[in-house]
Amino acid sequence: MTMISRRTFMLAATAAGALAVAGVAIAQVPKLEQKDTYKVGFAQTESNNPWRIAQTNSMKAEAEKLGYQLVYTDAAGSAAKQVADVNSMIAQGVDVIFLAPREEKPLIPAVMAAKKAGIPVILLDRSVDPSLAKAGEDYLTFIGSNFVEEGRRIAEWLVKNANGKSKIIELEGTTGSSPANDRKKGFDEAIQAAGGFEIVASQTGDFARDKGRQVAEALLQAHPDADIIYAHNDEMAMGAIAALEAAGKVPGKDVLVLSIDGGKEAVQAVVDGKIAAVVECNPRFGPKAFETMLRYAKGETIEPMIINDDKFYDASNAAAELADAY
Ligand code: GYE
Repeated sequence: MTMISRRTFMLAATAAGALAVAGVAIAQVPKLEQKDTYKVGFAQTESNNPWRIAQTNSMKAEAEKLGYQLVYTDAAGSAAKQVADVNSMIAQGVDVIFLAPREEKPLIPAVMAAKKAGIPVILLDRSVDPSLAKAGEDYLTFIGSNFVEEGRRIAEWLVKNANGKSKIIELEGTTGSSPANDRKKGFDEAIQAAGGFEIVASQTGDFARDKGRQVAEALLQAHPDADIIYAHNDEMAMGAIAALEAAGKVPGKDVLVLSIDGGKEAVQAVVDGKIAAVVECNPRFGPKAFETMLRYAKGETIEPMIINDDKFYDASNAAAELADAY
């Protein structure tokens, strides 16, 4: 640690105080005025799966219900475009930005640019690197699922229901995204703690169906004795099922497939016996997102994380729950 004299410290502290008096935000999220209506930005990361579409629909429906203007952008899977999208929202003078950051690090400049422009940011569903930006300082809060917990829940189900199967292929989500990092962490730690399993390969399928299918195909060739596939989302799980069937294997019998997201297609696959278990990742963000924004405008202190509830589906409840899956 650098040594600084007490005098230097006092001078720095006084300068910071003077800046604060002058109204320059130092380590604080910009305030949000109370108004009758708002112009709100929602920077979506991509729209290539039912989860994203359900989330977008939920945000649009809530904005419409409240009569707010929604500036919606779709980064089409590019972090660079998403940064540009946020910059364009800043230029359009939105009151608030809801941001679903594609990856943890590349979206930091967008968070900081909004802060500098005096616009509060609420992170939706994915987070940013906590060592580079902080809730309550650089952005208001993170609303979403506990991804470590999602990974842990699916691992715990597996430990109880593996029936002698033990060799795992893991299909990871988008490299550098918080759900991929945390779903891996929660699952791998619980599997290692249980003992008796081996993760024979772990590779990204970018949360996408066709990439998931291709990666599963290659990994099944390299590890023909694998008997469990854990996919970080439904899209890759459906891709893996296609790869298994193309290889002449029976999903649910020869290989257990585990997933996260819990969209209708995946819950139907549980009913059909092709997916063994799936943790829901709740995409219904609209009501909570706008309620949080309005609580902030009222002057309430907002907690740094607001965690969604996720259901769990396996053969015991999938048929009964199917109608309510998104
Ligand atoms: O699981 C996946 C989507 O960030 C929680 O991103 C979200 C994940 C979700 O594309 O399907």
